[in-house]
Amino acid sequence: MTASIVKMARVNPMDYYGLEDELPDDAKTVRDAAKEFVRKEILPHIQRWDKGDLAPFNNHEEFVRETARKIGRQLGLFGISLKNLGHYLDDPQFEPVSSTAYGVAMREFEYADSTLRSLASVQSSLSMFAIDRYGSEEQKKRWLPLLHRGEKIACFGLTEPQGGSDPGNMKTTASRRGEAWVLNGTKVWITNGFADVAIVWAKTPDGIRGFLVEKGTPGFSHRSEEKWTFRAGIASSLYFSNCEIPASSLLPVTESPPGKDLAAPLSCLSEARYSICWGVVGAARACYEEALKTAQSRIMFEVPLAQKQEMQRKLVWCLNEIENAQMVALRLGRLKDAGRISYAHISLAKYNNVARSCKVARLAVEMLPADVFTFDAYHSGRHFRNLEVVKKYEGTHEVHTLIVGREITGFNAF
Ligand code: TGC
Repeated sequence: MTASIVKMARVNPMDYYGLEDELPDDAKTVRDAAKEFVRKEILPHIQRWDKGDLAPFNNHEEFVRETARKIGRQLGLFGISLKNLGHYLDDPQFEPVSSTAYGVAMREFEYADSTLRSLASVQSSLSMFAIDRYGSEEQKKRWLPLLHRGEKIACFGLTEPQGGSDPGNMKTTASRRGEAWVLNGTKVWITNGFADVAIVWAKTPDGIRGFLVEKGTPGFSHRSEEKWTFRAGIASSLYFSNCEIPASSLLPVTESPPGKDLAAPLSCLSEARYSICWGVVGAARACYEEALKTAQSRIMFEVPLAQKQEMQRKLVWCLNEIENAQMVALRLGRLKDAGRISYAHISLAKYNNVARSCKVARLAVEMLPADVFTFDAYHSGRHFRNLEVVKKYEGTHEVHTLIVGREITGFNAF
């Protein structure tokens, strides 16, 4: 016997298939806390910050550091899904959350701005993950608690000026000088290059290895880039010129032989790409919600815009894209929590979710009035700008196409 189709009061336009009910309990708790944080601490200010007015902070670094401290204090979110974090926090009460819960937090962060999600995912998914997986006990004890609490900031240096898509063509080197290592090279497009510790990938005589380089080390400098997108965040170039670091800076754990050792930095990228798959759903939701509410209240030709067929076509299209991306994120979370996720799954999800979110943001910009092009009136224009970066970074749309293409055909087209 089949169950009958119920007539509901009205389907929720922000959660059409009721997918929020599918979240595990820890994800609901984390979601609510992240939502509240964003509502109080970020949304009232984000348009101003994006415009470049960072008051009461004197500069971008101060602003990012204070935001990270708040995230640490109020949410304890950094690295929260790392299984062994409690051991390094010396906190028997600490319970790691599921990857789904972490993903949902990234969605709520990116609902506000991609730079907020980027701050969290570079700190947690790239940097803390790298230290947790490839670091020594000493490195973990020293850095994981500080990074978890947002008292210190980390960044992750892989990309180089000759091209981000082919990290195997790395020019940065680390060579031995007695017991020490000496770094030479340049990294670009690094979120929060002012960080207290940079995880830097370099070619050694034994293959590609990661190093922890502390702020202030002689021979290490950074410079921030001016940009017209991701404006509430910092992207930097890192320069290493005969930068001598102690032997203890090396991340000692290796899982692959030389020649196969790109797998270590790529495994960190997989974690960050996972955050993106969730995050962009938040940005798309923000755009759709704004376009929907505006269309319902804005009168054009004597009726609400939402009464026009063309508007409904676009709104339904956005809704469909978002629900689709949300289902993919949910499935991805379940695969990750079950320990059955492959980087190829993440690639298809990034390919899908980012492209759909970009299209939703573009449609929202079309549906909103012309002052969507100002900094102050709407949020969708900012998301539209930000999402183009998300499409390009952490593996371009084209790179993810070819990763999936290789997976299904067995042929490498890079
Ligand atoms: P390939 O032969 O495919 O792989 C070499 C080994 O690595 C394994 N592997 C991965 N493992 C975990 N996660 C992944 N995502 C992995 N991808 C590959 C692979 O299985 C293999 O191991 P084994 O044992 O099977 O041999 O290597 P390839 O040189 O052919 O590279 C392929 C390609 C193009 C997919 C890879 O290079 C790639 O993903 N390129 C894009 C790189 C990228 O996303 N760059 C952006 C970095 S963002 C940044 O640096 C700034 S940090 C972010 C910020 O600050 O905001």
